[in-house]
Amino acid sequence: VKLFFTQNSPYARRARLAARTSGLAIEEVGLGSMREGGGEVLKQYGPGVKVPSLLTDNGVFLTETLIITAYLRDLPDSKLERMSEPQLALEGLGQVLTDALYVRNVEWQKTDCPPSGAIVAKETDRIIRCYDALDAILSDQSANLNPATFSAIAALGYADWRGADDKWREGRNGLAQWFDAMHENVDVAETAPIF
Ligand SMILES: N[C@@H](CCC(=O)N[C@@H](CS)C(=O)NCC(=O)O)C(=O)O
Repeated sequence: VKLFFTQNSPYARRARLAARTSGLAIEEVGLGSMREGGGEVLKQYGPGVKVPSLLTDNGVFLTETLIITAYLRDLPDSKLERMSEPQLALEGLGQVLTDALYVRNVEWQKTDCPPSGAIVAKETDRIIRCYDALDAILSDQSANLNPATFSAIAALGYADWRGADDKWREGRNGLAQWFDAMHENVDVAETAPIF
């Protein structure tokens, strides 16, 4: 099994953490920045050309983080847990936050026209609501490693890079402490974005 990733993709970070936590032999294949054509190699496998993506031992090519995570959980001998309802809610919350940060960043980085103020404002409102919800959920939690917490970690790590001006730690000490505690895990630390 081969898992394609880029270091700074928050989606790929979730898949890498799931792969490592599964305890299975998954080969992680690092690609250069997608923005700079790092995904070219993926065109031979399918139309999406996104990370994460995964090539199974049967030669089937999987895309989308949730599908890759489900696949890794369902493999024989996988140590990945099934998520409870509250954990599923957290996994979704992390994804909503990541998607909102991603959409807002696409607006900010447009070069052919100015960013849409309406889109940036709407996504920023959503982003702030998500930070508050994560703070409420995670402040008193111990450092558990599972697909739900991976989703939250990936979103907040991405926010440090692409949403630094949000200053998500301000007024959210519990969440900041939880995030720091999670980074004592070597896999969480190794998969953090570099910028
Ligand atoms: N919905 C996808 C999103 C994956 C995604 O957008 N990945 C970005 C990197 S963070 C990507 O590969 N972008 C390629 C591109 O924009 O061309 C998932 O959940 O896996």
